[in-house]
Amino acid sequence: MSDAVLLTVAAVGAELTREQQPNLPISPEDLARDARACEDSGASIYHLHVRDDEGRPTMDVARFREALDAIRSASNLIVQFTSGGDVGDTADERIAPLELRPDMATLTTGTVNFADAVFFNPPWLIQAFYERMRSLGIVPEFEIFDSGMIANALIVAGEEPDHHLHLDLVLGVPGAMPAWEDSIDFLTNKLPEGATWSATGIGRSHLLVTRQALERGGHVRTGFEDVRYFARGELATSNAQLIARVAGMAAEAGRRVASPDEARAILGLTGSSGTLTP
Ligand code: KMH
Ligand code: ZN
Repeated sequence: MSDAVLLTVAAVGAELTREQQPNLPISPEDLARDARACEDSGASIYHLHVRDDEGRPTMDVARFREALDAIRSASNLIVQFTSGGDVGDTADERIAPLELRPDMATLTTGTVNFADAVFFNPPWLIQAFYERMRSLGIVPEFEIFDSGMIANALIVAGEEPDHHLHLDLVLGVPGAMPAWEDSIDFLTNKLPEGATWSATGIGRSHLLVTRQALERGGHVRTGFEDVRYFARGELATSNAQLIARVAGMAAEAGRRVASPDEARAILGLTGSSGTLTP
């Protein structure tokens, strides 16, 4: 089991509002401060969604550019764009920001119910997004909301992918795979040798999933996108607070947090442009 643990901060998301979470980072200045504090607390990857001036989720390329510049100028974090966006976004909108060549981007490999909506990821979209990422040298992080998505990820990547395979298990979205006691063991048993994985539990399942991932040698995602409360009835004060909690849990589990550069080495990234190592 690797002792180094990659901590991803899913800092913004598309669903949460400022009314629900007053500490949600939105402006480039907010994002820069947030990224710096998260790196200081142990994060190595910043999973990025952006918002417009009114705080609504957007896939506007200019907004992503501002955010990317802000995060890169304030931190050494790996920047991972969402390609999932919000459930209502079109494929064209979701793929557009990739032209900015973030280090990584998410790729959800299947359609799934998502609370009271449908998160639409048919085979043609998965293939098109994957090819676009690879043509730009972007390393995908496969987002696994349900078990069939692992099979689809392995199909799209092929038998000998020219990049490191990394998957993120997202458990507990209403309508998708719950964070059952054995969900992580079931899913990770299906992964090919050499693949790395992180996990996150949405809402109440967050700490159970975090603990299981740490004990099993996995990596961890946390942040406002996944968890709004620090404790029952107590809103989290910042993404950095959530990262610091996981860093503490990692230490208790005998793991240490990876620096962003260590994370780059583990994920087969070099530099800040997402260039691949062979
Ligand atoms: N907002 C969800 C519909 C991702 O970032 O790639 C999709 C999502 C996944 O958040
Ligand atoms: Zn996301």
